[in-house]
Amino acid sequence: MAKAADLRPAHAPLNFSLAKSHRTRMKSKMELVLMLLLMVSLAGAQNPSPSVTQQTLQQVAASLRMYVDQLPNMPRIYGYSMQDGSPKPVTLTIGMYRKTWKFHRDLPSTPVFVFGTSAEAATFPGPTIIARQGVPLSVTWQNHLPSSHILPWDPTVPTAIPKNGGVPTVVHLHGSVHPPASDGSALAWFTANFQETGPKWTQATYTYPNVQPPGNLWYHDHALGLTRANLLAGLLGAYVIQNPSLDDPFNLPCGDTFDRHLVIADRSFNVDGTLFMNATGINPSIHPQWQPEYFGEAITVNGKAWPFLAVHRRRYRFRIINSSNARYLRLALSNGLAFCVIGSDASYLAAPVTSQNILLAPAEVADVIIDFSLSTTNEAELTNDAPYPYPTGSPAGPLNGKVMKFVILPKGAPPEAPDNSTVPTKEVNFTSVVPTDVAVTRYITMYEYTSASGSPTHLYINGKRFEDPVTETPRSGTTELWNVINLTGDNHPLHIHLGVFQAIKVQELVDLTTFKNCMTAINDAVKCNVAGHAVGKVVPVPEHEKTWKNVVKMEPGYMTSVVVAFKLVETNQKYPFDATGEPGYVYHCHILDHEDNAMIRPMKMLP
Ligand SMILES: [Cu+2]
Repeated sequence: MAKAADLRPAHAPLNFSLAKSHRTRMKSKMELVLMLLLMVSLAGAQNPSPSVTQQTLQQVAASLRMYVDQLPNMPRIYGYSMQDGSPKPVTLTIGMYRKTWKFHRDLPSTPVFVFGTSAEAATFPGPTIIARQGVPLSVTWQNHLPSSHILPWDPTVPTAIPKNGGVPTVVHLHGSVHPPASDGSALAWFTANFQETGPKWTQATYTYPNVQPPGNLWYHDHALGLTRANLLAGLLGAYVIQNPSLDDPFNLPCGDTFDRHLVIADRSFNVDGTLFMNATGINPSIHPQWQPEYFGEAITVNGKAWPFLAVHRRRYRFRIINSSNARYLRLALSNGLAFCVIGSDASYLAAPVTSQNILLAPAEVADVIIDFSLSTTNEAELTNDAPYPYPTGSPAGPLNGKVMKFVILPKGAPPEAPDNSTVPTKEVNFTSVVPTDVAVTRYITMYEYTSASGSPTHLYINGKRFEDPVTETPRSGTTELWNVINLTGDNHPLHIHLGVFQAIKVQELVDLTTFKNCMTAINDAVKCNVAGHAVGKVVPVPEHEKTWKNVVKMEPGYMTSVVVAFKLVETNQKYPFDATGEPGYVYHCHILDHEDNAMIRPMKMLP
């Protein structure tokens, strides 16, 4: 998709009563006000500020010296308490706060919306929650946000709009297996102090049963039509499920120093240091603000632009989360060191896989070991060479092509502890992905729609709106085969709530134009002879993605067949809770600009 040519900064909404008070003044003033209002309407209901060009955003990013801020370690919160030697359930209260955050030594403090146990403790990203497998955790998510957003949003995409102001939010624990009432439905939003709630809101406290195997999850906002703005503002954080009896025998690098999160997010900054988000849409007459993808010029890790981390010559574990709105990351190390991948999304692999690079779509997670004892250099940059949009957009440049730097200390630099960690030879054997007991086979088609000028207006799954009646109704406890047909020009990261899935076949669609024309006309894969088109080149599934995932990348012009398990894949058992209740679940594209407009569909589990 094309990038925006005209970009404007985000500011608080214009005070229209001010304009009204000028009604009786002289005509020239009236004309000035009208002109301002016209500019406002063109700018998507934002302040009439001078337009910001891509060049300005690049200059601001380029003015930030790389690798001067140390990689932060986010605060940790434990989702259980130890009593008499065993973990017991707890209830946490975590708030969403407006505060300021320094993204770089040389940037002024920037207004953000962030999670924390208090305003003082809140961070970008939020605190890392450490939960225990089998120990339920209850969290009361509280909204302490002000009456208006710090970023622009667009009322013309399906959006939570409270009658009395406020910033609607709702929290989804990404990758978690939990009852529908704790899923964070886009329609279960709430404003500050629960003053207003969305149509599907039922409860202030969510309970996560943590019945799934150990792994890496993350929590983030999921409010209808505001997810892209709320995450861009900072409403995201990491969540880990641990199980010492399974984790400890692997003898992986552990502890605060050697087991680290890298929560990566691209952001652009205005000259005054505020977060930039496009205030003008790509089709402003249709959507005043909405843009097909947000791409930031700077890459932040744990809330710092291009940080550094001093490491000893030993193994480290990194849990890498791509929390960007739309940017894919193809990560590599500049000194040629490899990643030893031990997990993908929230699951361990069957065995570690060595890879020189890792491609992470938005919301994907890689759990890796890097062995710095093998380094022949004293530093290693973590680089990104994924085009944006992926895979045929602009190449990564000198700014967004760099992520962070590892400064590798000399051998024996104090206070190095002996590295007693190992790389396991075997990890977890989950339920087989061989689709022998597929209950239902579905075709899931991704469409993009364009204006007369050819630029994107919206995206739908199966040609349906979010609010159209539910069509995906899997039976709880079963396995399904979803053939995902991507008729757009870009890769999309499909995310399914509750279920876990993995690709078993990625095959090119031949004579794509004929197929696409037929699908556009009648929206029926079988009648359009999908079997006759899905016969092209087969792309292998990367070895380090062969496990039960919660995000799978969908190649443009391909049909990706995924096996979806709506059960516990560790034990092959049904969920120990009722998954069939209201408000159900969703599945959607995790490019947030697509999810908001409106590449998202409801999913209702049947008994
Ligand atoms: Cu998408």
